[in-house]
Amino acid sequence: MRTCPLIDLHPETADMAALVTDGMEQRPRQLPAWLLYDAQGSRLFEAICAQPEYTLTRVETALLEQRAPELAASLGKGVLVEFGAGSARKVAPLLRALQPPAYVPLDISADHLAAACAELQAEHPSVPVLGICCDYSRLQRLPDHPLLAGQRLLGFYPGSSLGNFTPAEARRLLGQFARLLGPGSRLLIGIDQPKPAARLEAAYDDAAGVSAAFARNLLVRLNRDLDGDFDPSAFEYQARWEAEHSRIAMALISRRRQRVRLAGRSWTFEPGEQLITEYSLKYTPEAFTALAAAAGWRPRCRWSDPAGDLSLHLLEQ
Ligand code: AVJ
Repeated sequence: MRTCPLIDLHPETADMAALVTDGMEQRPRQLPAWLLYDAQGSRLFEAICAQPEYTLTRVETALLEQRAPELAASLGKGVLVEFGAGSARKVAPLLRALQPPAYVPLDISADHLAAACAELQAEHPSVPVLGICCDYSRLQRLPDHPLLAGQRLLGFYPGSSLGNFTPAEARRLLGQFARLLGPGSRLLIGIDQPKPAARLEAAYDDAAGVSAAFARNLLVRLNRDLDGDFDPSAFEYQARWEAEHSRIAMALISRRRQRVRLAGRSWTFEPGEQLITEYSLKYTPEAFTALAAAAGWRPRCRWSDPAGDLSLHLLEQ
């Protein structure tokens, strides 16, 4: 398979250590969600997307396929930049309908991104693909590259990944996207809506245990990359709907009192003490539109699946 250019801006280990130390000192303890996506984490996340309880990916993919011509018409011409592209499986109908001058997937997982780029480039030979490995939540501007020079930019942020951020962080991130994409840009974003607690808790704690394995893999990755000694089996996985925050909180709960070494330091977990692995916030279309407006994005069009599970928003600035 043909290889594609890939720009590597992955955070340094020292950077990661500082972020993890910060997170371990918060109460409750909480780590940045992008740490979940090492090579194994990215594979596990794809397995989550195929679980019967986790319908988000299938519903959104169907909506994108069905609406691709309208979406392309509303986006107009420009280089398509995807934030957190993962395996980049959702973009295919857009690439066919839009035929952009280039497609630029951003993702934290370098090997996963390289494989996705190669596959996509083979399937869409007429669209040059340029991968950028980075923590997109801290990317202030795109690197200089001939494929990007003088181009209008279109953002694509599917999967309700914005849900990993608190409302304040989400607003800041949307503002950062606005600056990064620049005047005249548009942003197509997929947002999961609130649903009954039982359905959401099952989606984030599937019967096959893939969601639990995904969360525990965070400890395995920290052990490897930051010289830790977590015992993943000493933590229980939990996903609970917190209606007052309109979010699922995913956490690893310490089964007993234990000391853990990590990044050259040592931490105590009390019995029942939690480490939040990620939040997944859910927004009604109205609540999301208000959040986007606060970050400088005007609504242009909006689509929903027939059951009203999620919404796709096309924003402009
Ligand atoms: C990638 C953040 C959109 O919140 O639905 C799914 C992550 N974690 N199951 C989500 C996730 C466990 C997912 N996002």
